[in-house]
Amino acid sequence: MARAGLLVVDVQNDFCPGGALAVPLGDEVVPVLNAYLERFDAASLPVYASRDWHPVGSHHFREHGGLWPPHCLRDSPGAAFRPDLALPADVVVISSGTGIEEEGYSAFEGTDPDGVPFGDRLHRDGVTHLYLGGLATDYCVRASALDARRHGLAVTLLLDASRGIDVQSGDIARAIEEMRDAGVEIGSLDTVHPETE
Ligand code: VGL
Repeated sequence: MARAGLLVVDVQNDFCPGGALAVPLGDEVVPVLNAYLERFDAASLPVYASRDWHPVGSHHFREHGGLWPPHCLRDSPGAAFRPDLALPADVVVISSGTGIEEEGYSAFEGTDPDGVPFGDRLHRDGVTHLYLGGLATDYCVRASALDARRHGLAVTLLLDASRGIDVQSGDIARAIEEMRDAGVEIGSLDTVHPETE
């Protein structure tokens, strides 16, 4: 029998309007994710929340050869989860991009608070079907979904709970195609009822 788990990807202040690397309309994912969180919580299914957790001087930042303005510096207000995101008390936080050279796009590059890699943690928790949504569709959501497939999990992208950056117009659409090609299903509040798995 499949066991579902929910991954909320990088719903941090810096990725929302007003933040250092704001995803257009990024805050719109919050109420939708809250509805999914309620469903997973009601079904006593595990919830994970990934976060970018970068050190000062990260090579992921423009000034050190990377692509992006500094964002999600660990322990800074910009790295905090959005305050209106209703994470359950027993949420498992997955931190990635913690090493100076790590981009950390995928939650599977991250670890839980005990340092357990995310993939191992899912295995230990018995999760075989990962639902995910958040920010940004064409970066961390995409990378996490593809890695989840590589780990042999069934994967459902919560498209209504995800927003992307589209650095190049079409990036979001291409990311969705790539995920679909890798066997990722697309779900929405209308179709996802994890309690019935
Ligand atoms: C992300 C761009 C840079 C993301 C992280 O969370 O999708 N995007 N760093």
